[in-house]
Amino acid sequence: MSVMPFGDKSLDLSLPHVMGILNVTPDSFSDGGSFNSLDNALQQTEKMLQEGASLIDVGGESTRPGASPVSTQQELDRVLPVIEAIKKRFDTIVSVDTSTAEVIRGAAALGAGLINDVRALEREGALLAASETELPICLMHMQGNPESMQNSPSYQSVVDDVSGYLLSRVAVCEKLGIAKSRLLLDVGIGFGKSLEHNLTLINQMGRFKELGFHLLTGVSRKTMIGDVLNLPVSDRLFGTMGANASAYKSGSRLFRVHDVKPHVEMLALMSRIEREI
Ligand code: 9MG
Repeated sequence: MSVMPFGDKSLDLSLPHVMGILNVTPDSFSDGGSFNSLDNALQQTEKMLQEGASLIDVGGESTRPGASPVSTQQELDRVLPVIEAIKKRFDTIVSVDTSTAEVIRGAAALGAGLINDVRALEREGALLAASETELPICLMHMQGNPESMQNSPSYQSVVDDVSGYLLSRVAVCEKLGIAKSRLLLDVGIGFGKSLEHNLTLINQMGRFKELGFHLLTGVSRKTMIGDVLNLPVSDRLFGTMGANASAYKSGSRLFRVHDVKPHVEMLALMSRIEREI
């Protein structure tokens, strides 16, 4: 057993868990972000929980390649009402996908159970804000920033460079009193990486497991799946599942996905088979 607390709840990370993606950016709502978006978010949350998600990852700033930053106030306005409503209505873990100190503090006060930061707490004030909460933190690697990260990513050795970076962020966290046991690591598939970099990172995921942290993987519907299969976003489920199955075999236990049910079923089988041998 490897139980990790996530706010008022906990998860056994010897088993796989699915994190359902809930983007609360205007372009993620069919109504363009109007009055109906809170209802829409709650409906999506209910569906993902019924399908077996263990956590819901709520994000108000798009981190897709080419995305521009949003203001702190915009992010607060998008994310906090959704977190509050989910925590009132459902007995689940809410992860807050943010790099912004004010959002970290606000989300923690509303009962969020995980800080998921694609900038590994590098944005001003984020480290201090995260350290003041008791929450676990997912530190993700990104080269550059979403606006330009896919222009010409380059590494000496992608595995060594990404693991070196993540360990340097762990060291910074520890200096501020954040215990290692609160940290999860994520190689950051698609964040300043070519197709070859992404494939190598998934192929070598075991090297990251050897660092001694729980791993989170986010590959759902990403460009690398489309590049390998030559398929549009709408047809990337099977490819996503292949990549996540590979990450599971190498030790990842948290999977950030759009399609919850197929992943819950696939991972239940993989985990059961692993425990029988
Ligand atoms: C917010 N977000 C988008 N992609 C992600 C990924 O791959 N990992 C994590 N931790 N967060 C992500």
